Amino acid sequence: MKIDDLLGNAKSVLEKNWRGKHTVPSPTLYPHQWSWDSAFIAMGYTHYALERGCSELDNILNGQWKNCLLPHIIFDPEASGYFPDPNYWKTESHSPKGMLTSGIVQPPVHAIAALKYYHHSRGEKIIRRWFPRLKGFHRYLLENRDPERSGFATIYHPWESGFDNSPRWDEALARIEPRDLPEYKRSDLDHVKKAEERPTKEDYDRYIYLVEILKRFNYEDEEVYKEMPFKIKDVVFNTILYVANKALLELAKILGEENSEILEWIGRQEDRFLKQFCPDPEEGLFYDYDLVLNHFIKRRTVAALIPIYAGIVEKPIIEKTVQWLDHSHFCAKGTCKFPLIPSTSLDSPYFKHITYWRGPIWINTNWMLYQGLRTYHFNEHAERLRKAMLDLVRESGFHEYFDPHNGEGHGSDNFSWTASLTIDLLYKCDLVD
Ligand code: 9WN
Repeated sequence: MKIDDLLGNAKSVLEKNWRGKHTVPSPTLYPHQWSWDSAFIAMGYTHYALERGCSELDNILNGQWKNCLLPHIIFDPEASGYFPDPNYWKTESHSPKGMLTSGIVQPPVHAIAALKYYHHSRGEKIIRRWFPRLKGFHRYLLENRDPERSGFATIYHPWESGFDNSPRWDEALARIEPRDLPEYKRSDLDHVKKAEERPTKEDYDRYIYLVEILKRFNYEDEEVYKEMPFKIKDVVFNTILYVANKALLELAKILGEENSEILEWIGRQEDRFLKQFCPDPEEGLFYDYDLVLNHFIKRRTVAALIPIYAGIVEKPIIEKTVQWLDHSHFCAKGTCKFPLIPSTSLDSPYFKHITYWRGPIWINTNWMLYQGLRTYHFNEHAERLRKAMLDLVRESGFHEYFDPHNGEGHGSDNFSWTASLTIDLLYKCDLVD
């Protein structure tokens, strides 16, 4: 694919996946609207199709619950072929009338996309409409999901992280014994080349068991928080939440809205980020915290590097993080065709080259690292990463994820956020094109 074709082809993927008001992540595997996907997708649209970017965010925000939870899926009643389907979740008493939604969240990328939308459109009226919803969602995360008032949200389910079967969750899931599971039939395996590209049956049993617990408590956070066997302060989710709080603050300033609550959230996160996620600043790696076992989850995955995206940690520590980018744990020069960071370190015992979040390269994680490298002015390194992402999609296409050894694409083809973030990278993510 030539560089000129790359932009056109990326736009064609989004065109193919556009469904009138929103974009599906994949035409086969994911036929509904997903929350963090939509925010990444909207960012691509801001460069050339503002009305689509607006509709994308409008539609996802329209699914917000009464308690301000922003569901991770808004179901399209016309679409089929995905499990768990809309009827499984039993969320009618929470979701807006007439809308079918799931009952969990995903990382809050939305305020970041909304600010980008504003910079491209100057559409004050639209961001005025979004602002209370975005703020409500952040408040939900920092109150209902943080009764400890640590400043960081807790996730209840691997799907909430967006990194579903990452080795980060292995220990927490291993101690869960699924009981009384309903009968269910997966549909994901019909859409991939090999079953090993997707999570195992043992993983799925646990995913379903955790949703069964949420359903048993009718998604009421107070009860859920006491009973949930999976409760984690996720380092990537909270890195994104911090960046999103900063974006929300910008939006508040633009709109002349009261911002003391947002400032308080940001202050708390700045004071406590290192203590919450970095047990050894000399090492320069960051880890999730398991609230049930009360310890850090020390796994070598891309998550350990993602806090560079927040710009919250002092540069001397981030310099150590950046050294890891070239380490053999990740993609050391020579061992991988493209110098990008895989989801799990190559020399860890749980690395699997084509299995979803257990090894493959994903574009959104490398995009976050790229942004962080720019924030700290590691410009050469950032440019290397950007070029490698573009080389990878030019050679392999817009897949969901890629084998780090040879760059071959896996999971879904025509994957929307791979296309939209490629568009963003072609514009160098700059605010003014
Ligand atoms: C469950 C849509 C979503 C992404 C997630 C990715 C995958 C779903 C699944 O697809 O998760 O939410 O069925 O595997 O892990 O990050 O948002 O693209």
